[in-house]
Amino acid sequence: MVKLDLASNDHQGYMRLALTLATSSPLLPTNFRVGALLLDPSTNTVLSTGYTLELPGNTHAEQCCLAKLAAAHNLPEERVAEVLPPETVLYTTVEPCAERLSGNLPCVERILRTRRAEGEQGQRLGIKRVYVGVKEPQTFVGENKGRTRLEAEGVEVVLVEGLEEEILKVAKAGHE
Ligand code: HJL
Ligand code: ZN
Repeated sequence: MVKLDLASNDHQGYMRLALTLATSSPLLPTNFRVGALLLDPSTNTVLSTGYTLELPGNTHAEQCCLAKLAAAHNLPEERVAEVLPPETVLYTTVEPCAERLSGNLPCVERILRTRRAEGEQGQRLGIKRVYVGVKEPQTFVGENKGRTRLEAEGVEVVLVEGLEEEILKVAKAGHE
C-alpha cells in the first residue's frame, strides 16, 4: 500500500502513474503495454499496481493488479473482492479487454467477478468504477466491447482525457 501526494480526484495524476507503470512492460508485437492500479479514494491509497506481463505467464495489467493484491492477502485472485475497500476504483491506461486472442479469461470478467461477491452484511462488494485512458485499438480483436459490457453490468466507466497520445505510443511500442 502506498499513500501518495495526489488528491483523490486527480484522475490525470493517477492515469499518469498507470502510464509510468506501463513503460515497465516488455516490448512485444503480440499485445499492448498497459499499466493499471487499484485506488482506495477514501484514503488516497494505491492498493496495488500492475503492468502487462508483470506476473509470470500471459498476464494483463488489470489482472496483475488484482492477482497481486489477492496474493498479498494469501487469497486466490477469484477471492480478491473480500479484501477490496468498498470505494475501490481501477485506473487502466487501456480499456479492459472483453476478449483475448489467447482465450484466457478477459479482464472485464475478472472485474465483474469482484462484483458478484457479498460482504458479511450481504452488501455488494467489488469494483464499481473504472477510469480508462484510451479505448482499445482495433489491432487484435477489432472493436473491444469492454466498456459496453462493464456498463451493462453497472460498473461506471470514465474516460480520463489528455494522455491518449502518450498512452498509445507506450501501448504500441514493439509492434513494428
Ligand atoms: C489491456 C493489457 C493488455 C491488453 N489490454 N486492457 N490490458 N495486454 O494488459 C488487449 C489485447 C490482447 C490480445 C492478445 N491487450 O493478451 O486485445 O494473448 O492482448 O490474451 O487479444 O490476447 P492475450
Ligand atoms: Zn485484459
